[in-house]
Amino acid sequence: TSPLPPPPDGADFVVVANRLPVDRDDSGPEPVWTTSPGGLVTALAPVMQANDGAWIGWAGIPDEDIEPFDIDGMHLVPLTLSSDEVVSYYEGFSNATLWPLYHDVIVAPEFHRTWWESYLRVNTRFAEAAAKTAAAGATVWVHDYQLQLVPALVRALRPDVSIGFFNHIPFPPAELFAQLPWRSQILNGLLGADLIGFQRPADAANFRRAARVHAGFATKSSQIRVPENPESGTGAHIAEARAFPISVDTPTLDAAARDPETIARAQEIRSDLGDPETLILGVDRLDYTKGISHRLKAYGELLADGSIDPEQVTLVQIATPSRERIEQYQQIRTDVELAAGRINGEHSDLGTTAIHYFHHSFPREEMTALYLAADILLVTALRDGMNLVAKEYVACRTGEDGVLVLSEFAGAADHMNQAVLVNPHDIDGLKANILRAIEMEPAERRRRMRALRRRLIRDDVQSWSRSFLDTLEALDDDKDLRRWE
Ligand code: ADQ
Repeated sequence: TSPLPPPPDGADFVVVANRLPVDRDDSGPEPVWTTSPGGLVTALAPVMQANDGAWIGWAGIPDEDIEPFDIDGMHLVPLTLSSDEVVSYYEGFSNATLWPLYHDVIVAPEFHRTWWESYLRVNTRFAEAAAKTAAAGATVWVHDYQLQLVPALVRALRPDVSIGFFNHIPFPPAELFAQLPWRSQILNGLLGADLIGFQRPADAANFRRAARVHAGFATKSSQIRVPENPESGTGAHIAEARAFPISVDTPTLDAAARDPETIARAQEIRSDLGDPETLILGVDRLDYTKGISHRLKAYGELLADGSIDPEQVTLVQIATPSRERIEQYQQIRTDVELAAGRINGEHSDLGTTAIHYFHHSFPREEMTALYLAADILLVTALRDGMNLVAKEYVACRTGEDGVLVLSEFAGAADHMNQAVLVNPHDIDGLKANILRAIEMEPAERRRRMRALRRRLIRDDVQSWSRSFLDTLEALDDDKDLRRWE
């Protein structure tokens, strides 16, 4: 690859992510695009608007070429994925190879050479689009595990730009990462970035160790010395790998939870559920990493041994449809629905439902009302990069009441230590902690929630993106000054 000249009217800030932050509604006479509500858009939209930004990604519709367009002050550049690539690059290599490998091999990752070839091809397409979109000296911010080869590919094409990468999921210990037949290509791909961000310090440490063990590169505190690579056409540089824990849009969630309509809806939800003394909530994508089966096992046992009475306590479990064409996701759905059905069969009565189970999405306002209605939120992930649901719950608890039960294996546990922390593999411990949350005194609930909220008000998603981009900019500024020794 030989470097490309910067385009004359390029963007100064370019986001590269698997998905564009929009959805197309085809139900009317004309297709209508709407921005999908999500943390990443909220964090990046202001930066995009202030910096003549562009967002490169797939629009979510296979086999369709869509022209670039503007929405909400953002310039979107849609890339095409064929149906075959959705199967091999997205459902295959991204979600059946990397996803389980990076989440502690909870299910076995599948390694297929054809999936890898597709991943390489799609990553190359994303990198070329970024190279053609970025202005001279621009900042390019690449997101997540689907695009780990993009940083080095962009660096080879455009040595003038500054490149950041953020990994939204965990980075595995070097011993597990070792299984990946293409581990050195992935490491070299990521190390094309100037700054590589992770959710937890432990993820960044795992990555630096993998760079030492599997690529033979020297590291010093958070820095990795990346030598020249004639094969990929990238020069020598120093990459920085550090933690930048992602957060939520706290002010917006807080305001939504104070809206009188939301408050009224939260009361209505509780009364529709029969005014339980304790309403427990779980909200997860239906994914084997989220520990939904462990949660249901603990809950079912608490009902069976009479520790909780379904007339007083009720569980609302939302399991959002996800990756439904992948076999392990069909299996987890069967397991969860069987467990929920069994528990209801045994413990519900006419007028009393032990578990209210939903397998669909909810509008943002309804989610806020549910968070406001729930006395307890259960997060029992077996491994999770961060877990935004835990933070959304806290952001919505404007009354400073409510208990967060949080898995030690979610990145959020690193800095939400006022939650009731649980090991979801320890079913007896999980049961004891659910009971503890139900019985906790109001003063203790308030003390914990207040501390959680104080931190979340300071560390919101805006401060997350600011801190990542400021760090990247500072690295760029002293590029020439920084010396390895
Ligand atoms: P996810 O694995 O998707 O994200 P999470 O962080 O909990 O997990 O985010 C899920 C989001 O979807 C939340 O904003 C939640 O409100 C929303 N959601 C879930 N179910 C919904 C429903 N039924 N209706 C409407 N909205 C729903 C990945 C990583 C995480 C990391 C994030 C961000 O796996 O560990 O925190 O990226 O970096």
